[in-house]
Amino acid sequence: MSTIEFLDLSKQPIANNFLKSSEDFSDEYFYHLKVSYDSETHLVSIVDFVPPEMMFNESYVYHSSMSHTMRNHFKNVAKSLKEDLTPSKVLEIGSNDGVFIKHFDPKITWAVEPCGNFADLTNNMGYKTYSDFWSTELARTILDKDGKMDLIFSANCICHIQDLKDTFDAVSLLLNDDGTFVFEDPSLVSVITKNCYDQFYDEHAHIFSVIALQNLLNQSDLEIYKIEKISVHGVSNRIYAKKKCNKNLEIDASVYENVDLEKSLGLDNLETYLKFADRVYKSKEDLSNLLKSLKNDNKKIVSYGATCKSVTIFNFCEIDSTIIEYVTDTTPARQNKFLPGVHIPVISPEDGFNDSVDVAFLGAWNFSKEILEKEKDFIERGGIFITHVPNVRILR
Ligand code: DWN
Ligand code: SAH
Repeated sequence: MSTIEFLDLSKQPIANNFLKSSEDFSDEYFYHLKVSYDSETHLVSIVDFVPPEMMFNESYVYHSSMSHTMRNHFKNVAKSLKEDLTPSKVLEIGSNDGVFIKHFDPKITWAVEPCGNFADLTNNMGYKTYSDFWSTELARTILDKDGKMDLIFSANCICHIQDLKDTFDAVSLLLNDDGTFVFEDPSLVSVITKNCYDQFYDEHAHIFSVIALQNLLNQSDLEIYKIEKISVHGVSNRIYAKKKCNKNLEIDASVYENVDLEKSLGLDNLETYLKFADRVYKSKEDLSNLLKSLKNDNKKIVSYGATCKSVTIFNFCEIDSTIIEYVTDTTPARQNKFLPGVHIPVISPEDGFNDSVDVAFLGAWNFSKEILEKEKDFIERGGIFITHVPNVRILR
């Protein structure tokens, strides 16, 4: 057995399954969130996968376009990919609300999105969207109808797909021999060094190291030729891969640098993950203690951003509405509902982020720059933001 469990994040609900009423509490679905390391491929994955249809369906509530940071991010990625690769046919896997594809001409752009609500939205925007899960079977259908692609792009989606061999085989099948596969996902270096264990939840089947990706892509005749470190979602890696048969591109120094960095941090070594797990258990204790002491001082505590990540934290740390009164979130589809598992009410910032709040836990810590900028008044009147990244602390 090469797969070793190293972290137990307790019983967890489906992170995007925001509950409409207290009547839904009793039949909520839970699974056990454990994380494992595969000593052969070096892949870090969750152990018990949740069936994809339970997570990604017509009720999916995460809208990529909700943050200024992400709208800008995808505008810039689209611009640079268009300039650098001049693709004549583009496909996005996991297109969500169209935040990326809307920067491309619909005549040369295709999309794959299993959530019917979003597939309808982008089909109505004029982008041919296959409302299905990415697979070799789907890639064959697209190949028959639309032919091969020059650019296959995917953001925060490949790490959601449980069967990576089939995923990369499907990319290989649909990509032109001189085409490019570009995908970005949270970086394992960042998760391990910043102790953001909340990147593990049902949707995040894997958190990738470059070392693991090299092994997996290779099995599907693909290879990484360039890597860019990007600041979104904590820190992510943008991976550029090509077919092995394409000898026109050299392997960039960034690939070797990333592998060296990961080896120096021990990402190819179980010991590193065991030490990480110890830090996570300590983080849980520190967060509970800090929140309880603030509560004992009669502070009104809320959470900022009803993220999937905060679902992991609150369920793991057993923090409910006796500590955190409510969560505020800008996404209408998450508002006036209850956070999965711990059932803390979620309301709009207009309704809840006001002068009565003393302390706000940064559930959306990955947007801290945008949020701290926006909430200067809160800080100026003595409001406190707290975070667990990279360790539990009050932000000054
Ligand atoms: O990978 C995934 C990422 C991209 O998105 C998916 N599996 C699901 C989802 O995860 P998440 O919910 O942890 O993502 P975010 O992008 O960290 O969510 C931020 C949340 O915070 C949104 O619901 C919007 C909200 N927000 C807010 O209330 N005020 C965000 C900002 C910037 C704000 O100022
Ligand atoms: N790309 C967007 C959305 C990320 S959320 C962004 O970066 O902000 C993850 C998205 O991937 C969701 O829209 C989800 O429906 C989609 N997804 C999940 N599993 C998928 C699969 N197997 N095939 C295609 N898309 C998938």
